[in-house]
Amino acid sequence: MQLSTNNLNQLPKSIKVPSYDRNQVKTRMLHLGFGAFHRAHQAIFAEILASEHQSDWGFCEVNLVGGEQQINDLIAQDYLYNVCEMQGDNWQTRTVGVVKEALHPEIHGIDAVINRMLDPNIAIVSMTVTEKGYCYVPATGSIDFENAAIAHDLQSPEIPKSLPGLIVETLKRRKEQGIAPFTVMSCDNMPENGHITKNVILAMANKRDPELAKWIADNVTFPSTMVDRIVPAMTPETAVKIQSQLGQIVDNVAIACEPFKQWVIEDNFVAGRPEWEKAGAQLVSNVIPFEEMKLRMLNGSHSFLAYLGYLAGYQYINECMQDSAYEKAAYYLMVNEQAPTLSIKNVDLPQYANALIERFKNTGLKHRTWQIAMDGTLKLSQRLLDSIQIHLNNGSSFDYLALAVAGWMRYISGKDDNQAQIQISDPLATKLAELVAQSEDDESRVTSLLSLDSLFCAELVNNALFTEKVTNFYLSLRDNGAKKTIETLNNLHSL
Ligand code: NAI
Ligand code: CS2
Repeated sequence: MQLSTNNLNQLPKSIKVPSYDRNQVKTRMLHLGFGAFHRAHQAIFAEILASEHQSDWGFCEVNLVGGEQQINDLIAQDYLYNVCEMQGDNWQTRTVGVVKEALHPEIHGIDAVINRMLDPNIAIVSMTVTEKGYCYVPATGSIDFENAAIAHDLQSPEIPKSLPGLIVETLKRRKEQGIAPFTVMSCDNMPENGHITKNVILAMANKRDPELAKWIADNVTFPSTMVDRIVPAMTPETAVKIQSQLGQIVDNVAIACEPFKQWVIEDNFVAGRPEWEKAGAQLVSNVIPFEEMKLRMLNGSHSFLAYLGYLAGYQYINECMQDSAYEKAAYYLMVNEQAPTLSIKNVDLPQYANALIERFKNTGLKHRTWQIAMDGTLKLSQRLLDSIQIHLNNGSSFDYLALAVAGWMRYISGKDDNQAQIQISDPLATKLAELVAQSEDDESRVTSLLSLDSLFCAELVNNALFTEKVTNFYLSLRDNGAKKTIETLNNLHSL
């Protein structure tokens, strides 16, 4: 029996179901990107506020690219779904009731999405659309006008396909119709995610009409946020475990995550906001130190483990953590090479690193190294390269960071340490395959991949120490494999 309002009371009693009147909750936020993460993060903060603080802030959920089935399932389930927090074998499940509506351009038409965004009651448009959704160039932070969706939206602005195109078109219509604007809030893992969002939207608007760009700059805010909760993509194994929690009720939208969650938000909203602080979020004037900390310590070590772990045959992050060499390397990377680059004050960074290691060890999470390894051309800058640049400027050591970059290059080269083919998932996969094909499996591979100027800036590529280190690690990975290379490096470094 598929989950719905009518059978909510048939869920096992251990599951926390909405205790408030769902009719009191209004669509005041529209979220773009109803993927795994949003379901277990922003939606849970809203759920806590509705159930414990009489909040009426609810969501209209939209998937712009893919995810039609999730939107259909959500509608079929009266917008209800379950989130299972898992720590090892311990599970805590709650049903989310704050979603009020759901739309998809492929199902309802893009006009239906735009019209919903014109409602004056929509005060916040938030998003988790992966780094790809912003159509930007990591090395510069600027919009990529060569992106096919952006080119389409400049030709046909009234039927947008890209996130920047959709937001610009909607804001244009709100301006023309005298409707006050909404706040645009990115919840993606990018450095200064609010600034990147603002940059791409203003660049798009400026191409269309400089007056509109000025109006947006004067009237819309783009708060940056630091978001954290590990929410792996669903696996068949996790789906079976979730089903065992739900008894006879079937939930096609359910998701599993870790118990930990964190949200730091720049307090800059033009049309009001939920009282997220009552649900444990931190509202601050400057998010950058928090973002840097999380992106470099957590995501940086995640990418290290993803590339080096995948090469060695580890399918999941918690498998990497069972290998003491990988655990030591991840900790060393965090404490000795990422922490010194950070500007955050009053945080015990070794303690933060230890907490991250424990989170990575969670055996309840089936977090694929392959999932984290994807889209490397949009992840490496904020996770690894920015820190490397700081070390080069300071003359400090960055061996593990360089090994992670070499690990990405080895991974992109397409064969793991057992010579099994790797399926590369990256928006620049074709370009990467060309660069690999044009080079030999030696120093020239590194040189070839470093020519990717949307990722590697000239300052890095021209730095002999950087290129030498990455090249040496690349050759070691080729000759000795990932595990041996990590063990050798660990022997040179004591904690
Ligand atoms: P997912 O794969 O489950 O969902 C991706 C979402 O992005 C889908 O809703 C899809 O419609 C949308 N999307 C993909 N490409 C797009 C494009 N070009 N334009 C517009 N929308 C697009 O991924 P998940 O787990 O929800 O993660 C999404 C993002 O959330 C991550 O990339 C990251 O930035 C952020 N995040 C994820 C965490 C996690 O543990 N899953 C934790 C912290 C942040
Ligand atoms: C991961 C992140 O997929 C990835 O690249 O590093 O999604 C990570 O799980 C989250 O940022 C944790 O908050």
